[in-house]
Amino acid sequence: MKSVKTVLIAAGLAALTLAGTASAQTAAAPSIVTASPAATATAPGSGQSPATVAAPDAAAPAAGAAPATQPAAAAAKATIPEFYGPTAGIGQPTDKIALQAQVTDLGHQAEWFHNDVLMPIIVIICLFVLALLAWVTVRYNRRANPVPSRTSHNTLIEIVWTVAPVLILLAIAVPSIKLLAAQYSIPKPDITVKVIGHQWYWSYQYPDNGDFEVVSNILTEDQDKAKGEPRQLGVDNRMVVPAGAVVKIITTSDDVIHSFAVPAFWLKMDAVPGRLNETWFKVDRPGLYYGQCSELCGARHGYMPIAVEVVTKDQFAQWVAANGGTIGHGKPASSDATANSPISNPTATTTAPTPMAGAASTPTENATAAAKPAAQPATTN
Ligand SMILES: [Cu+2]
Repeated sequence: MKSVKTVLIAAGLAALTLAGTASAQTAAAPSIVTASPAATATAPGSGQSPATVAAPDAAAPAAGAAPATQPAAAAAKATIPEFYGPTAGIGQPTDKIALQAQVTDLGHQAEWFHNDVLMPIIVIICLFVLALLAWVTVRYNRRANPVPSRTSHNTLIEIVWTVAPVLILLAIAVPSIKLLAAQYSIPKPDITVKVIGHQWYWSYQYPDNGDFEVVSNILTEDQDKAKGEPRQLGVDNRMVVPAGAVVKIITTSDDVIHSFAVPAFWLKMDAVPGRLNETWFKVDRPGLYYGQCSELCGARHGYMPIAVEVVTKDQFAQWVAANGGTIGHGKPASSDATANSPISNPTATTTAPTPMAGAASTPTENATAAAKPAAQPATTN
């Protein structure tokens, strides 16, 4: 009885190790993207700056227009909408020892691979080896078998124990490599979000939507409670993306290596200073999904959660407008923004974005980015 328990524990441990390896693969081989001209000198912000900063650098392919004054930043901040709250058992840790419920196609594929391929193989191998050991210790100990066999070779057995593991490894390798390849084959993206890790918070830039930036800080425990968010996972400003859209994620960092990870999306990508890594996801179900920085990045590594809100197209447009951004090919999302867009107001002078109350420091990239500069280093470090 005890040995059965041992096997189960051993099988569990082996599975965990394998699962760890599988998810580590996600982060293992980051692809490098050439530095984009929109490369950013990221916010020098203090870790606690709670503001959402909209960068109105917008649709400025034309005329080298200077960035317009930010449309009433403080007012926008007050009305930035949140559409979904957390759903128990979805997009957040549960008390089960299992993968989080997956909400992407890749996640389902990985879940199947883990639960229906790797786990059974691991359990069968463990039980088989245990049975062999038990048989040997019982049947061939000194008392039961005083005169040992002198056999030293058996061709059939040797072939079997070489070929069988090879076949097992091949059976694992095929779906594994398929999954890995799918993670790195980014379909044509509907929207790109640039994710920047900072000690110790995240910021999200929306280059397709007027290049505004959202700065995302952890909530306090009391705020989490008040909003019904899971402990230490709630943030003040979420990353918001439309449902059913292929979201291309570009990660980089402002200081040290972080890792952007959302378990329910089967997503993990290192955010490395001076590099741009890319990955993607597509989620059809609107809702709120949590993740955490997954690369030890310093004292407050455990306090830079990720909250991704997947919303409908209309809600997304609403959210973008509230952030002073634009939808579509540089077209302003709201009439409000029209008045201030660089196109309709070509004489706008260079004005630093208005810092909002509480935001001691704001990103400074707007002033330089609009000048369509020669290649800029990807990050400042
Ligand atoms: Cu980090």
